[in-house]
Amino acid sequence: MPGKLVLLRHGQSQWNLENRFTGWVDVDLTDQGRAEARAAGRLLAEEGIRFDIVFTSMLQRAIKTMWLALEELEQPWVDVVRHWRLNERHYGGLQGLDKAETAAKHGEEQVHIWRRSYDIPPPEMAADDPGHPRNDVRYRHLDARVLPGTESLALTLERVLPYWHDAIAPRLKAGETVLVTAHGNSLRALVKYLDGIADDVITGVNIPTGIPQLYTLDGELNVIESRYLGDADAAEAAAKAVADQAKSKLGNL
Ligand code: DG2
Repeated sequence: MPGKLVLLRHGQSQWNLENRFTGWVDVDLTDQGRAEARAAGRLLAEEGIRFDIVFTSMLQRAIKTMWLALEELEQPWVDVVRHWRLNERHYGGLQGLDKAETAAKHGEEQVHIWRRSYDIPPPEMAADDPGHPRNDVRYRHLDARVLPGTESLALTLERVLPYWHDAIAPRLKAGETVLVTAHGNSLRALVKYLDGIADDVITGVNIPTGIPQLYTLDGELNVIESRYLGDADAAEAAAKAVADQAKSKLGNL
C-alpha cells in the first residue's frame, strides 16, 4: 500500500497579511499564521496521521509552519528535507507590490492573468536586482541558470515535477506518510499534476493558508481521494478569500 500524502500551504505570512506579492521573498509568519500552523498540526493529530518524512521549501514561512505542525504532532524528530524546487513561484517584478493597488493600476484582468493564467509569467526581475535569487547566498551552490527571475505556473510545475519524481514519489511508493509544506503556487502546480487538472481549470483553483489537504493514492500514485481536513465550508471560504485578494479596492466604478 502506498503511503498518504499531505499538502500544507504555510500559515498566514506578513505579506499575506499586507496583501503583497511575495514569491521568493523570505517573509516570516504572522501570529495568526503561527496559530494556523499549530491548528493544522492538531487536525492532523485528530486524523491519526503521523509522518515518516517532511519536504519543504527554502523559505521560512513554510519551514516554520512545518516546525509548528510537527510540534503539535509531537514529532519534532521527523526527517526534514528543504529544497528550492518547492519554493513559491517567483513573482518577478511584482514581488513586494500590493495586490489590490496593482489591480487598480493595471486592471483586475491583467493581474488575474499574472496571478492565475497557466503559462503567462509576470514581468521579469533583472539578474542584477538584489532580490534575484542569483544574489541570495542560500542558493550559492546551484547553477545560476536554474534560478528564475519570474515564473508562470507552467514554469513552476516544470521545476517542481523533477523533485516530485526523484524525491517525494519514491517515499510514497515505499509506503511512507509524507508531508509537503510549501506555497500557494508551488502546491497549485503539484495539485494540477496529481489531480490532472486542465490548464484552463487550474486558473480557478486557490489554496488557503494552513489547512492540510490529505491525499489517498493508489500504487501508481493515482489519486483515490483528496480532501481538506477540518471544516469544509471554512476551507472553501478561505480559498475564495485568496482568489479575491487582487480585487481592486476601487471596485467596478
Ligand atoms: C503568495 C501567493 O505565495 O500569492 O507569492 O504572493 O503561498 O508563499 O504566500 P505564498 C505570493 P497569489 O498567487 O495567491 O497571489
